[in-house]
Order: sequence, then structure tokens, then C-alpha cells
Amino acid sequence: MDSIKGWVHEVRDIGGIKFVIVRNRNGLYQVTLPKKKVSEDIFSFVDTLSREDVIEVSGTFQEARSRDFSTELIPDDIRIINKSATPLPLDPSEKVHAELDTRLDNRFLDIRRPAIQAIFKVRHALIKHARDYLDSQGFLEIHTSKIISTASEGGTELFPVKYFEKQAYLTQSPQLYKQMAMAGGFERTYEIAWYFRAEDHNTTRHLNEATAIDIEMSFIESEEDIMQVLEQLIHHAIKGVVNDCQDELETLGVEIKVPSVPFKRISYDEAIELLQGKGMAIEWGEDLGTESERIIGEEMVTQGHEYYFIKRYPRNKVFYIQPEGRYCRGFDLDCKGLELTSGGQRCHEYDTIVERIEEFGMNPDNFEDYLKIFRYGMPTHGGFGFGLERWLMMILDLKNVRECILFPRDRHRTTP
Ligand code: AMO
Repeated sequence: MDSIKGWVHEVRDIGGIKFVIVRNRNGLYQVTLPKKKVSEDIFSFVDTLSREDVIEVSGTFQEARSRDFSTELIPDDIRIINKSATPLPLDPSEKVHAELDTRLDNRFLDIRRPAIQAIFKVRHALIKHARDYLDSQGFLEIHTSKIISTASEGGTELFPVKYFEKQAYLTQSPQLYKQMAMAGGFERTYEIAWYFRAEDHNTTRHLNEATAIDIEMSFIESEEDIMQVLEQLIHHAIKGVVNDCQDELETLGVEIKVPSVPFKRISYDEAIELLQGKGMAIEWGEDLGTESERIIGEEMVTQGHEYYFIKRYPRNKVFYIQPEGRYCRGFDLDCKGLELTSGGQRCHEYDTIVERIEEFGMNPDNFEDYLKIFRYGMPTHGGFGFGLERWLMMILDLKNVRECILFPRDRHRTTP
């Protein structure tokens, strides 16, 4: 006796034969009820089923003569596990189009859609293979506190947390802690966790709570050592996804190419020249904003590079990056015009990091716990923060980063 459990996706009645399409995490199944082959009770019982009822069907699988199914289940019994209310606020069979907001308001129903399940299966595979790669390279997985008392990323706002009688914040990045892990002698660590950013912009690329892969690595010669880990990680993880997720990629109608390594590297100076050459009014030292990133992305894609590094930024990029004259050892990794990663070699000497904090107009007294780690034997080190939702969005060619996280938090959304 065969049996399947799942949700009623659709009921079709074409006279002498009825079909119940059942959906579960493995996909869709056809339950076929030829009037002459099943009991009268079951044949009429099917008419009482509503879409999204949870049922168990027992019977015998046989080969099907159907365009969509290679097998079909001829039922002996259909049992209702739980009825669904009607009408549905969202149609999981995807026959009725729904706007993103409606979908997110009813996310549990949205997730029942095979294409949405596929996104999260790819996300799972991506994390699994990224983790496998880092494990294979001797990185230790750590988890750091998400409640912080000092900002690490200037430029993005903090969410305040009332922490008993003190003021605390939700973390913007594990930055200071991953550096502490280097001071602690772990030498290679990674963390896959959340950032909270109180950024006001409500765009298709920004979340107020995002997931990231952060690594940190000691005894490096330069930021190149970090960039190599990143390009290898991307190469391996995408190879893993292509290997594991053919069905999901087919469901999503996406074909992905494993990017070859090494990735293209361009310097910030070259990026500025390119932008000026395209008529953009941008001066050396300015940030590369969305429009600049888009133009650089177009040019890189024309040259055959989906993934590319932009390195040797001006020294005003971030305070914890090692300065070098008017430049610093920071880099970004962009994909088709979207920034996925920031990273670089960090300052490791006490005097340099104090000067950098002052150079950025901040007060070293507010960094007491952080500064301590530079005084008692800090190795050269560096790392990166890699936005997972943005990466998934680019891999799957999705139009909105909210598609890539189960319960997105944006300017207006704190539910569900
Ligand atoms: P950065 O601030 O550039 O660097 O963040 C790293 C990466 O995280 C992702 N990201 C976001 N994704 C979606 N929505 C957001 N609001 C958002 N903010 C950031 C991006 C980004 O490239 N401490 C450094 C990293 C390091 O040097 O190790 C940092 O946080 O993909």
C-alpha cells in the first residue's frame, strides 16, 4: 500500500474521472479516481475537498498516461487530517497572481508555492556548500553577540535596544567581535548570522535585517589572501548548488553558470576613470553609489565578468581598514552592478587604529574594549562580510531581495 500526505492543490472533475492534485515538499502528485475503479464513497467524497485541506491518500501507484505525471495514485482511502478555511487569502497553486505585499502578508501560504520553496532550497544548498568550503579550509564557525554597545559601521544607523538601565543596539555587523576572535588566536573564523541596519531607504536591494557570511583570517600578507577565499567560496558554493538543485533551478526557470576563478579585479582609480569616461560627474574620493555600481556592472558584464572585485579604495572607506597612503586595503565584490561583499585587510597596530578612529571623527574612549585587543599581540588579519540575500537574488535573477528571506524586515514591515 502506497500513501502520500500533503495539501489539496487542485481538484478536477471531468465526468467519469476525477483528479486530486496533492502537493507536499517533494512536489505535486496526481491522485486519479476513475469512476469504475474506485469505490462510490471515495468518488463522491472528493467533491467535499477544498483547496489546501491537509489529507492522507492511501492506495496503489501505477504508471500514468499524463503529460505532467509519470505515475498516479489510485486511492483506496482518503483521510482528512485538517480542513482549510475558504476563501484562501492567497492561491498557492499560482493560478491567481498576487502582489509581493499580499504574498508577504500571507507568507506561510506563499511558501507553499513550489517556486518559493525552490528559492529556500537553493538558499539552504548555498549556505551548506559555503560552510563546507570554509570548514575544508580550517575555518571555525563562531556566533557572536547581536547586542552591542558601539557602532562598527559608520554611515548606517543603529536600532536602539533598552538594555535594563543601559542603552544598547542591535548589531550592524560582527566586525569588532570577529577581530577579537583573531586577537583570541582562532586564526580563521566564520559566522553566518544577522545584521540589523536602521537604513531608511526602502529599496529592492535593502533589508533592515539581513543575513551574512562573515569571515576573518589571521597572518595574511594582504587583502589578496581574503579575496582568494571569497572567490573560491563563491565558485565552490555555486558548483554545489548546480549539482544539488537541478529540479529547483528548473522550477525557477534559471540556468546558472559556475563562475570561473580568479575573478576580475579593478582598482577604485580604474572604476573612477571608467565612470568619467562614460560622462559621469564623479570625483576621486567619492563613494561609488548605486548608479556608479550599475554602470561598472554593465561594463564588466560586457567584458564577460559577472563577479568582479573593486579594490584599493580611498582611505576614507572604513576606519578599521589598513590605510596605505591615500588608499586603503579595502575591497568590494560586486555582481552585475550590485555590491555583495565588503572586506579588506584590517589595521593591526594599536597606534594606527587609534589614529584611524580619530581620522573618522570618532572618540577612541568609546572603543575601549575594542582597542584593548590591539595591545597584547594582534596578528595581521582581514576578512569580509558577504550579504546572503543579495547573493541569492543575483544567482536566481530575482527582482527583489525580499524574495530571498523568509520573513523580510523593511521600513514598513515587522509582521508576520
Ligand atoms: P558592509 O556594510 O558593506 O560591510 O556589509 C557587508 C555586506 O552585507 C550586505 N548588506 C546588506 N544586504 C541587504 N540589506 C542591507 N541593508 C545590507 N547591508 C549590508 C551587503 C554588503 O556588501 N564589517 C563589514 C564587512 C567586513 O569588512 O568584514 C560590513 O559590514 O551585501
